[in-house]
Amino acid sequence: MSAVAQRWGERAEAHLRALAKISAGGPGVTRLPYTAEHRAALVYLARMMTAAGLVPQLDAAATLIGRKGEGRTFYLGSHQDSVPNGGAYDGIAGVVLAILAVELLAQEGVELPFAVEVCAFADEEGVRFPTALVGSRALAGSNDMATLAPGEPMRAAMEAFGVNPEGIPALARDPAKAIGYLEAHIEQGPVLERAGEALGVVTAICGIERHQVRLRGETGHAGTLPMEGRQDALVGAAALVTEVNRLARSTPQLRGTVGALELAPNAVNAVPGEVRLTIELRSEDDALREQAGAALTRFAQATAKEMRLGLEMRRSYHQPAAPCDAKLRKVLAGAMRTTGGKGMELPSGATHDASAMADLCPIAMLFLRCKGGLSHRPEESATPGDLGQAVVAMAAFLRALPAA
Ligand code: HGY
Ligand code: MN
Ligand code: MN
Repeated sequence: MSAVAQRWGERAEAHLRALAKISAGGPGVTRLPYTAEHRAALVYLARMMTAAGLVPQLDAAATLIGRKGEGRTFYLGSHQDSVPNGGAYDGIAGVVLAILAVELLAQEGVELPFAVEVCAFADEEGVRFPTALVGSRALAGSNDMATLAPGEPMRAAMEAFGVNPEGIPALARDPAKAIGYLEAHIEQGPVLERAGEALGVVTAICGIERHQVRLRGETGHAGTLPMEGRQDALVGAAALVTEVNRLARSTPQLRGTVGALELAPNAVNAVPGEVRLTIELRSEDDALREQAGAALTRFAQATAKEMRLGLEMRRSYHQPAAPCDAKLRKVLAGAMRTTGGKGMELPSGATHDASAMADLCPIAMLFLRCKGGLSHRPEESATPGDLGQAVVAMAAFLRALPAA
C-alpha cells in the first residue's frame, strides 16, 4: 500500500464517517431522496466539490453535479441515497472517491484534456418511490415522465425539495459530447474478498425483471375442511417458490429470489385463501433471463390449474443488462495495476446508475472489496487502504484516457 493511497484512503474514510451521520436515525444509514438528509448531504458534497476545483450545481432531478474543464465530458459519480438502515458506503463512496480523484489530479497539477462532471445522483435505490435511477436516467434522457406527472407522489416530493421535474427532459446530454462514465462502488458481494483483491473491473451489470404474482384459492376452517379437495393458495405459492429456487440453482448466471410474500387471512387456524408474492430474476444474459421468466410463468399457470387456484401474474419491472465498454475496461485494468492490483474482472449482480448511463455513453465500473460482501445493512464496510487504492486508480484512469 503506497503512502499516497493510505493518505487519500484515510481522507475518504473521514468524509464517509461524516456523511454517515447525515441519516434519519435508527441503525445504519437512512438517507432517502428529497428529504432533509438528502439536502444536508448535498451541502457537504458541494463543499467537497468546491475544494476539489469543481463547480457544483443542482439539476432539476436533484442531482448535484460538480463540473470542471471545457469541451467533451467524462462523467463520474454514483448515488447519494441509501436504503433504510443501510450502510455508509453503498453509492455515496463512489461520489466521495470521484471527488477525491479529481482533487488528487489538481494537487498534482494535472490538466485533463476534457471536462469532468462528478454526479451525486438523488435516487438510485427506488425504495421511497417505485421508480429507480431517476437522476442518471435524466442525463441519459430515458425517464418515464408519466412517473413524474402532476399528482404523482414523487413529483410532489421533488417540488417540496425545491426542484422542478418539468426541467428533467432538458437535462438529457448530447451523446456526441459524452466520452464515458466511470462509477466506483462497493462490490456488495464476496468475490473480491475471497480472491484477496482490493479492486475489480466490472464486465457487465445484470439485467432484472420483476413479476407480481397473486394466487387465489378457498379459505376455510383448518380443523373441519377435509384435506381432500382443499384449494390452499399457500401450497401453490410454495410450489412456485421452490421452482424459482430450483431453476436459479440449476442455471449458471441466473439469480432468482422471492423477496416478498403476503398471505390472507394469515391465521393459524384458517386455510390460506390468497397469496401475493414477488419474483425477481437477474442475469448478465438477457435472453437467458427472459426464457427463465417465461418458464416460470408456464409453471405457475400449470400449478394453478392443477390445484384449481386463480392466478394473476404480470411482469412489473424490467431492465436490460448493461455491458461495460471493452476499451474503458482495459484502461481501468491498467490503472489498477499501477496500484498493485491484478485488474480482476467480475460481473455486477446489483444494478447501479451506470445501468442508466449506458444509454448515454460507454460505461465502466470499479468495484471495491467490502467486508464479508455485506451491503444494504449497517455492517457494510470497506477499509481506508482499499478506498485509497480506488482514488489512486481512478486518478490514473483519468490520466490514461485518450484526449477527447
Ligand atoms: O437493487 C439493486 O441492485 C441496487 O442496490 N439498487
Ligand atoms: Mn443499493
Ligand atoms: Mn448502490
